[in-house]
Amino acid sequence: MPYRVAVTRAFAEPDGTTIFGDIGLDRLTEAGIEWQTLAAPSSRIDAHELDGFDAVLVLGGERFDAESIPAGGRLRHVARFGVGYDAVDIDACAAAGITVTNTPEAVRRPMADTALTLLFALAHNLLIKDELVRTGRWNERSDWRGQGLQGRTVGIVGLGSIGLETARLLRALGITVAAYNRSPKTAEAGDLGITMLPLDELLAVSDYVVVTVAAAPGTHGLIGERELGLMKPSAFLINIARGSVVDEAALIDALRTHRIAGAGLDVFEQEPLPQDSPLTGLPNVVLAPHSLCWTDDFTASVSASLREAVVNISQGRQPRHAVRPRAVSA
Ligand code: 8YV
Repeated sequence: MPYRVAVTRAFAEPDGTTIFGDIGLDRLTEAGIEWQTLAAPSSRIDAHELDGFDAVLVLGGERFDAESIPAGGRLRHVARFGVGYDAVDIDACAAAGITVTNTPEAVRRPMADTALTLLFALAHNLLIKDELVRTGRWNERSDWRGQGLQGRTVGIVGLGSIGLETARLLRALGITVAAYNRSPKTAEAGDLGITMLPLDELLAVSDYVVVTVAAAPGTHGLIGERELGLMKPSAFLINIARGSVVDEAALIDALRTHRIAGAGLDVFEQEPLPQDSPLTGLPNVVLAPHSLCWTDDFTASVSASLREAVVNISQGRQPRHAVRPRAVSA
């Protein structure tokens, strides 16, 4: 019986083209693996759609939970195109003997570049200066002097793979970096010259707070009114993790009242961000539609990592990035 892989439809067309470009599904075919996109786009994958499949490629934030697992036990692999698996019920998968994989090494650099893009845009007032040129307000440029980064402190919330890569790039630029992580990463921090701090202290000393922590019950609303209140009025918040980690109403309030200087956001509590969100009318924010890391190298590396996981599991080998490792039977 051929190994059969379903590809979620919200981000892919029936011919296998995807919103990310070519993810190399033909390589799966070459490896003797059959693939097919699901019939219709949906925000949650239903069990009946996965009947007769061995694996499913979850390209976006589609929900996969106990109701997504078909009876019969054929499905054995949920492959996440990206690093975040907050929409995948890991416990339900483990209970059903399904391996969940993600692609942490592939998104590491594109996501760290995303953090830096927002940081530089905020520091140099890039969006405002772009608008001055377009609207014939060249002479107002002296009102928008930027902020040099030498001597500033960037505080990273969540020193996982993306947080560490962001820190590495910032340190290479000579920028002071502090970090908060639930379990202190003393060795990694020491190697990079990063100071580990408790969250409250990190918020108080940072000129830029970069949130890279994974979405989980323990990080829901991690940055709320109290935490924003600890930040310097001159500081900026950058969220490249998940909208749920930051209390968006509290953030909007802090931005409106200039409790903090500004924010750079690639993620939101509700996506797509509703057009009437107060965020869209605020001048001190830089917004991106949860895609700032979508570059050609992102597509190439995430696709390669995803295909490797599919081929490995289809051939009975351990994948490199199982979210909850378990023995794989052929
Ligand atoms: C991608 C992400 O946009 O990797 C993640 O968890 O949120 C983003 O890097 C996403 O993976 C595409 O589905």
